[in-house]
Amino acid sequence: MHEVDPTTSATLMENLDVARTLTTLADLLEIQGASPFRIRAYRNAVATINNLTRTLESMVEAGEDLTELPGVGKSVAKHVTELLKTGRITRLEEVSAEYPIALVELVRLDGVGPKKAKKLFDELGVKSVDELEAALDTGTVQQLGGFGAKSADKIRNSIDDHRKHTGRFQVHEAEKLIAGLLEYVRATPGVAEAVVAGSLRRRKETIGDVDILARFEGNGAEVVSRFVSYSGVARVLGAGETKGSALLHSGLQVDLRVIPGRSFGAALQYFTGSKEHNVSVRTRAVRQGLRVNEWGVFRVPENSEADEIGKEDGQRLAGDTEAEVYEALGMAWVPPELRENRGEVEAAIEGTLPELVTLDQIRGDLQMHSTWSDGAASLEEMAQACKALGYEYIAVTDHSQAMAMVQGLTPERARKQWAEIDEVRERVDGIEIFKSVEIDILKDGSLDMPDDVLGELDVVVISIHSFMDMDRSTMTDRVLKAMAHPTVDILAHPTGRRINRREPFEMDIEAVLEAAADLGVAVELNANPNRLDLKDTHVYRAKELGVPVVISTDAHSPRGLADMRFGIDQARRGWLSAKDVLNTRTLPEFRSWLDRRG
Ligand code: DGT
Ligand code: CA
Ligand code: CA
Ligand code: ZN
Repeated sequence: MHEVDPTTSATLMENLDVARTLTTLADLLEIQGASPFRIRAYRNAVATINNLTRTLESMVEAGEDLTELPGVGKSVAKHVTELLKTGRITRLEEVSAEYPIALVELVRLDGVGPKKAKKLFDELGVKSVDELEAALDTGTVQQLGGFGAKSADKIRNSIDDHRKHTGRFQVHEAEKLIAGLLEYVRATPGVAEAVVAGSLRRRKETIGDVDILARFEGNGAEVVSRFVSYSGVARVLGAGETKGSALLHSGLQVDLRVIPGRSFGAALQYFTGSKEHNVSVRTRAVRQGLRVNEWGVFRVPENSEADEIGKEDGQRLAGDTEAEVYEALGMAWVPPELRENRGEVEAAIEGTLPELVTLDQIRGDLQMHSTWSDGAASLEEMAQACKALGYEYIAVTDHSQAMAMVQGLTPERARKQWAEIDEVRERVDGIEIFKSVEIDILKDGSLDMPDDVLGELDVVVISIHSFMDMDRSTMTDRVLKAMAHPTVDILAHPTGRRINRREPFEMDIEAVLEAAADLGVAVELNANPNRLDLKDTHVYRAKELGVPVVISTDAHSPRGLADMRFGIDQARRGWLSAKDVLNTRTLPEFRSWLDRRG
């Protein structure tokens, strides 16, 4: 939580800020023991807000009735309006007077939950993750009813995970949180261009802070001071002539740098990073008697110290565009997604950088859910939405019966669904709908569907949703056994991770990828920005081993289909070209892959 500067009158809240605040309120109410019905109402509203294409702020300003939004009732609408107008919710202040806000961090720890958080607070006064850790150390937690040694170990592990994640924002969150600010900077008089650099430009899965570069001639102080007075800024961390730094309400830090046009390319190259990439580029420059910094590429004069070369130096070879910077060093321009010092500098020198896959090359989506399991839209609506995206084919992959809480398909229901698919195929032309199921890999590695059903499916997608804390060799054997079933086509979200929420399960991913190569099984890169599973280095390894990668959204509504672009980012970070991605193939090519085993 960051304090809002009381001198700013109007305060801008992004939808994500509102959603987070409501989630906090729901979490605290749940600790307090409010009715599940109430809490559900808040969570439904959060889901709606996360999917809005407009800002709540503009809706309230226009005097629109928020209760017309699905899942938003009267009291939630009242809270949202209060929050947008005043920056606070009275109800939240009331509840947090009883149960401190820091408790929400406890609730989100795996192995704690609302009931245990309440108990820890009521009986031990524990109200933060740090205090919980201290109480675990002294052993007082272990003596509370309902918390044995085993549960203490579990909590300790999730505290470790929590520590790894705090402070980094997911890429889609960062994008949303700075959209308004970026427009605002672009509208500054005299600013010719404003672009994102840093990890966000490299499309890393999580972002520490956002770096923005503004092209501007003259004294940058006015650009910086306008930047820090943006209404979404909660706290100013610094404001000078060329750089400003601020925290938004969400806690996201944004750094702005004001750059003159002649060195804009050099600055973009420098501030895009990564640091490791830049070090490697600079080392190459030095070997060529050159120096590269945020002002340009310079020839180092004979008998001079390289350190003396700066922005005023006359022997400047490049700097206005990024491509020119690389060119001056004898390198091809390197796509930002590759700038992690994993061989891209050498490849750029040799001219062997891959031609990275692009969104418009995708011809199908091979994981999505409909109302047959936990999706929000009918099979036909999903098919229509995919057709509108220009896809040639899709697989509808509702869950199998082990996922009983989301109405996973029994063999009987699967057959009924196929009948509906046949009807939808009649009605929706121009797109092939493959019969599929996201089949659970059971505890022992067997598949959650009888062989006759597996044999009749067009596309067999398998994945794990239970017993995720097995030891490494048991888990690896389980997955290898499942993949060896002769009908399997795609191993979905292979490591089970959820970014900032759940670590990948223990598994020998190298063995799994090697088996995929041997067995002719494709691996999924799940495009949902909460998963991005596989991660970039695994994707790279899959390519090396010749394992086809499928980029699927795992959409649970038509809107979720738009997550494909995050999967593309991740695929590019893993050096994939179109040929490495199975769902860039045409329908006939994809069909012949499905027939690969004869
Ligand atoms: P983040 O913010 O942790 O997600 O990661 P980045 O890569 O955005 O890192 P950040 O914001 O600290 O700096 C942005 C870029 O600026 C970074 O990727 C490379 C460049 N940079 C910053 N500080 C240094 C430095 O001390 N040396 C070098 N070579 N580059 C730097
Ligand atoms: Ca950054
Ligand atoms: Ca930064
Ligand atoms: Zn799944």
